[in-house]
Amino acid sequence: MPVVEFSKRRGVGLIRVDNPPINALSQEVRSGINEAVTGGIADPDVSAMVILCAGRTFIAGADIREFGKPPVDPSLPEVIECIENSPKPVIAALHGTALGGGFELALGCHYRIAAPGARVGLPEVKLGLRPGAGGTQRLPRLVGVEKTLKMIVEGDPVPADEALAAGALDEIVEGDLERAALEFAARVVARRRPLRRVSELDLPAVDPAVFDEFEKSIRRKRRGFLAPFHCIKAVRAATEMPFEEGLAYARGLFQELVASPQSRAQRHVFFAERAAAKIADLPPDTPTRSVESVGVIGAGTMGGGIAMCFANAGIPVTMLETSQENLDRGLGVVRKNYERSVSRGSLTQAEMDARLGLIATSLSHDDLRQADLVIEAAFEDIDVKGDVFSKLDAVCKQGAILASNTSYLDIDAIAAFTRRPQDVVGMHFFSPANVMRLLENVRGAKTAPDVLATAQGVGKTIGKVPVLVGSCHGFVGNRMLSKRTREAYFLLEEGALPQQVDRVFQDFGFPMGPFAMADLAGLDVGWRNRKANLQKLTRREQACNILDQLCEQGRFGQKTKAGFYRYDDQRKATPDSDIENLIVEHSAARGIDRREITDEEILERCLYVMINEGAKILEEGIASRASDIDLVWIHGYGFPAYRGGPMYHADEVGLSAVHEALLKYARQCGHEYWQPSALLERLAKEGRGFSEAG
Ligand code: 3H9
Repeated sequence: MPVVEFSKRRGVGLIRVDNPPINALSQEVRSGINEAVTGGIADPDVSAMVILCAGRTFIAGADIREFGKPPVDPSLPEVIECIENSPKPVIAALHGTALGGGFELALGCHYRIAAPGARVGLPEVKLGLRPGAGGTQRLPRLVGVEKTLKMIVEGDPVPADEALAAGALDEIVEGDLERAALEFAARVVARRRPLRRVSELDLPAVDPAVFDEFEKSIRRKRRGFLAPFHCIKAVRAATEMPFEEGLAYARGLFQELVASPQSRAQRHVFFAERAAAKIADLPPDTPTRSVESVGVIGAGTMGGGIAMCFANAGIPVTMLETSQENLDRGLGVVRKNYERSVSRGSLTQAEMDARLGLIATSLSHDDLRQADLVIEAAFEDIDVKGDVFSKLDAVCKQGAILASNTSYLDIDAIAAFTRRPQDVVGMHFFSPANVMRLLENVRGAKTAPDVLATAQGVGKTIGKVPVLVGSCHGFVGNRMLSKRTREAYFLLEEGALPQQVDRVFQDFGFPMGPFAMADLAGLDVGWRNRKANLQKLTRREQACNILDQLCEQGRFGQKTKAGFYRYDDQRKATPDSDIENLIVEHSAARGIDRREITDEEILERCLYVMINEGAKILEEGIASRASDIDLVWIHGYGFPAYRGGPMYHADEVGLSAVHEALLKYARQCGHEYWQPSALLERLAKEGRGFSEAG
């Protein structure tokens, strides 16, 4: 079957693209459209043309898999030029998601109509790119500079009604899209409506300060990313250059970005997210259980955040607590979070009310009888979990999924408190649960396939990136984090200071370094964990007790205004000379001669130690793909997306270089901490990377 078909309906040429799953603009599609439009122009029986798509969506963009390969003609800008220059009107009929190159193609048409549920957008920035086929030059001519900047720099699609109001669409049509498009085309011809070439429209004058202000507004949030700033430059060019010149300039920026390591890394993340949705050893059609009501045990920070995730997705949720006071406090925090969104303008009052209306509270397990899914977010203690899960086992209906939000504990031990271990799964959210996108779903030895498939599906429904992992202490994320934390403390006693370590992390692209992060999370949490596991630690780990010393002074981090840093009322951190003295004295007491530690050593030791742990996690089958580990770190711990995640980063550095560094640090710091994983060692010897480990 050809991917582009041309047919004639009463004088209108109908160009239908059929390239599942998302009608990407592969070379075949581009040349198919080009030929169809050229044919339509030449055909005396054709007076107008309609471009529409089969399947679930209009063209959702260029074919990302073609990027990085030698380009094959016709290029998308050429196809769009052919459409726009057509002497006969061309109408785009949109449904589903008209994104990226697909939306740019529609902008090259003379008219655009859409089905009511359609969404349009230019999400290239999320792939480390900027629109490369005229979007930056045409969109501002239709919707103005401010709206264009928002759409292109944030990259989020907008619904058809918003696009219509902004001027990007001409009409929203009800009913059968093909019929409506043919009628629209016939009307354009009958009324001799002029060809509306967007490139010929004047761009309203704009104050150049808009660009500087926009750049300022994203500087902090998009620190380190190239693409958002390139997007601003390209839109600015539309206001400063004639159309053709602006187009060429913007195309140059696109080519530069496509070839950049950042875009390659972000494309890796795009495909990693799609791969993670699939469960490696289960068929894609594994049935799922329906989840229409949810219970959450615990209304603390985690429980409240989890409840918000479901309410945000329109799913009713009941929060259960042991006292009315706890419930009131928990619900109060949820309300405050929503109020903050309303005051920022990201949520309307009506949406807030609707979401709060979906959150019920209860003091009785009986109220969870009918829940399809219950997520326990109680205190991290196996006896507490035991109590919760035996109660759930007693009251919940058959077939309900019983999930634990535990960060460290053994899922099988938790499942053993019930008579239905097949229904028990880990669903590990990251704090703040309503914000962080990672959901680490943990598979128990007996978890049923449909429970796994449901947990993954639920994750997607509530807008998370679900990653399925096996059960071990700390699962993927916290297990790797614990190695990084250990190394960061060793660096302190060898000569570094918290502010140096944190700066190195920030320079690499993390939003904050390990010590600032520990202060934010609360040092007492790590301290409690350390005390509980002290006997399992090595002699050096036990003796490296800087954390104990801070906590013994009541320095628990931001909440006590003192931790590794001192905090003012606005929570602004300042390095503290008391901490420097404490660390220097600690080194002296341990007989360690402090030395100058380079930024490179800090970065390598902290990253490579966790990459090595990631390799062991892969080796043990706790993660099924290296790219799953990348997602855990990007969406759960702030690893910069433009570096593709720790395992991708290791491949970029080269595993043989990483392996050599592991051996060097083993000699320098102790073999027990730096034993290379067998997998990493093998791949390094074979000259391969984790992405090829499969
Ligand atoms: C661009 O257009 C550049 C231009 O400015 C300039 C060019 C010169 N290419 O997400 P799903 C695959 S850049 C190739 O699970 P959904 C995806 O990997 C592009 N493949 O479905 C998956 O494959 P598999 C700008 C693609 O219903 C399958 O399709 N456009 C592409 O949840 C289903 O995907 C974008 O950035 C692609 N462009 O969501 C839009 N897109 O089954 C990117 C998807 O083997 N796409 N695949 O795993 C999306 O946002 C979502 O896919 C979409 C559908 C919302 C469309």
